[in-house]
Amino acid sequence: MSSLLWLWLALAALNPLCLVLASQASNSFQQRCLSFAPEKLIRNSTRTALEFVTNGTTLEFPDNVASCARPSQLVSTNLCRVALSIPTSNRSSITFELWLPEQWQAARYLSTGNGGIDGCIKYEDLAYTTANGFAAMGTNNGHNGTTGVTFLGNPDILEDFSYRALHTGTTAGKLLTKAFYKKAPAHSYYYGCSLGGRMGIKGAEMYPEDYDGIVAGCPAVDFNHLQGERAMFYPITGPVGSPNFIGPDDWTGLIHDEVLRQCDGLDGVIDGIIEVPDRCYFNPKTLLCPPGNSTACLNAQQVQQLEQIYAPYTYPNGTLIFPRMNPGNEVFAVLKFFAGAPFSYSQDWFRYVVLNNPTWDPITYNYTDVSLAEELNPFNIRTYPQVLPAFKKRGGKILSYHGGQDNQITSFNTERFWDRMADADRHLHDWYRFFRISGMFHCNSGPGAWVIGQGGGASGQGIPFEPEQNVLAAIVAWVEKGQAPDCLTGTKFVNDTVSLGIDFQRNHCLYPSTQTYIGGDYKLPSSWRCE
Ligand SMILES: *[C@@H]1O[C@H](CO)[C@@H](O)[C@H](O)[C@H]1NC(C)=O
Ligand SMILES: *[C@@H]1O[C@H](CO)[C@@H](O)[C@H](O)[C@H]1NC(C)=O
Ligand SMILES: *[C@@H]1O[C@H](CO)[C@@H](O)[C@H](O)[C@H]1NC(C)=O
Ligand SMILES: *[C@@H]1O[C@H](CO)[C@@H](O)[C@H](O)[C@H]1NC(C)=O
Ligand SMILES: *[C@@H]1O[C@H](CO)[C@@H](O)[C@H](O)[C@H]1NC(C)=O
Ligand SMILES: *[C@@H]1O[C@H](CO)[C@@H](O)[C@H](O)[C@H]1NC(C)=O
Ligand SMILES: *[C@@H]1O[C@H](CO)[C@@H](O)[C@H](O)[C@H]1NC(C)=O
Ligand SMILES: *[C@@H]1O[C@H](CO)[C@@H](O)[C@H](O)[C@H]1NC(C)=O
Ligand SMILES: [Ca+2]
Repeated sequence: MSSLLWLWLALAALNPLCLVLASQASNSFQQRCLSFAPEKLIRNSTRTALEFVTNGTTLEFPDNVASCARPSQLVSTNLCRVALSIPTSNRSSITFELWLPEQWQAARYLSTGNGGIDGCIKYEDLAYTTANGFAAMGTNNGHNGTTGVTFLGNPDILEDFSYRALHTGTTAGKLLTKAFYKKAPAHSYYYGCSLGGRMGIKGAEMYPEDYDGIVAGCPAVDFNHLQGERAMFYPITGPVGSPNFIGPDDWTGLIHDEVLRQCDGLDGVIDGIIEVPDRCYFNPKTLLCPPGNSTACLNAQQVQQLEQIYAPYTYPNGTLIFPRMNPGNEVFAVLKFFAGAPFSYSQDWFRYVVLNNPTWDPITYNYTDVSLAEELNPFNIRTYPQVLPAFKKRGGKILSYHGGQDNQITSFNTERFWDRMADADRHLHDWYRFFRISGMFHCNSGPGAWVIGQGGGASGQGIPFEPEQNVLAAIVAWVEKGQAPDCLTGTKFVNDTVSLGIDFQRNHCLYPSTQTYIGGDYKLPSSWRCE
């Protein structure tokens, strides 16, 4: 007799009924999974995976391109994994994953998004949301990997990227969810950050019936202008070693320290967090070298670079292209924006989409390029609606969050976006709410209380699935119980390590209310008030 059978018999003797029932349930779920035929339900699709996966399994993705940096994923619940290739035209297709948990909660369906200009399925978001009982779908957004090279000469792939991959995936995902559980999803959600935030807003704009609730984190809205803004830094800094190039040590030391010296205390607490970035106008002139001294200071040309970098990005006639960057993001922003190298997403966007010129040199980027990008606006990728009447009418809800020290998309852009929508709808809070997350970098991490149940692998990190602390739980409570969130409590773990315990928590305010320190231990949420 095998040792496993012995073990089973020993356990069964302890609690026979329970174990037998549990194992029968799993068996029948496993059978239902393995006899599912998704490719028969989705026209022209090809099945690439169908497997029953048990809680605790680390799935391997040997075919996933290396640049996606997702070779495997730990799965935290029993589920049925469905993967298909679905054509979107005669020369493009999506790679589609649908994970169907055995413990399907409240018949919830969820679509996940992508990032950058990539075609990378966020397996970590599929794992997190299925562990919380959602049937969860993700696509490769029409292409594989983190570059935009496949856009060149194939507008169909670009069309997938703008809106079609997500909608195609969502339509198939909902249909298969219904077929699998023999019950239609009761509520549908979207969950994404960065490019993924844009995708959520685009969904509400183009396909208002797709989702009841959308979490659009740090959204890359006004996308054409965003690509221009991020291309703008490299011509200012120049390549590494060019005259007056500012090296990484000056960014993470000298400049970042001076930003904090000028702005950290504006909120009343020296804690490394610029609580209200709107009050921080960094003045780099204080770093100008005194005559005859070039130690720990910057020359006049370098100060001028900083003035350009921290200013709002405008056309020469003063028309705004994109709001100013978040001061205080330097430690991470230096890795991309100020690294003395092109920002790869913008470089690819101009090379393979806007200019159709694979040899375009990003050091030559100027206003003409961003103006052209906005004019072309391929497949209406802009994503900058002022109203979403159909989405509002059907009762849809949107939640956005954005880090105050974001190093890739300035949070001032989300303020501008929300304000512009509020200009058109005095009751915008009834269906679209925005939380500024102080001291958070892009989508996650940073000195602030940044763990809020956002996607991107930072999701679960030790916080409960409760609306007060978790943005995904918050959208569910808003959609299903009508509980609109008034505040979102963020958590900071000691050294960002859950096992070391909570360092502090802070209640992030519903925009446009502003955080005010009212005294006491600054690590206590009660020492602050939203006003
Ligand atoms: C599906 O396949 C059929 C026949 O092979 C073809 O005519 C049709 O255009 C395809 N549809 C899509 C959406 O690719
Ligand atoms: C994308 O990668 C998947 C594996 O993750 C593969 O099945 C698919 O064929 C690839 N698609 C393209 C267009 O290369
Ligand atoms: C998956 O397994 C982990 C570890 O045993 C357990 O804590 C968790 O509750 C399980 N999840 C589900 C949904 O059963
Ligand atoms: C692909 O479809 C387009 C229309 O969407 C058509 O113009 C083109 O001829 C088709 N190409 C092939 C190779 O079938
Ligand atoms: C040079 O300027 C820096 C920064 O203002 C200051 O810290 C340093 O003491 C000065 N050194 C001399 C020799 O004056
Ligand atoms: C400023 O210049 C931009 C780019 O050329 C143009 O689109 C815009 O209309 C101009 N604005 C004004 C007020 O002239
Ligand atoms: C931008 O660069 C192009 C060539 O790369 C040049 O033709 C154009 O005049 C430049 N525009 C501005 C506003 O400098
Ligand atoms: C946190 O990290 C810092 C720097 O890496 C280290 O010095 C410190 O000991 C860590 N604290 C704990 C509690 O592990
Ligand atoms: Ca502070």
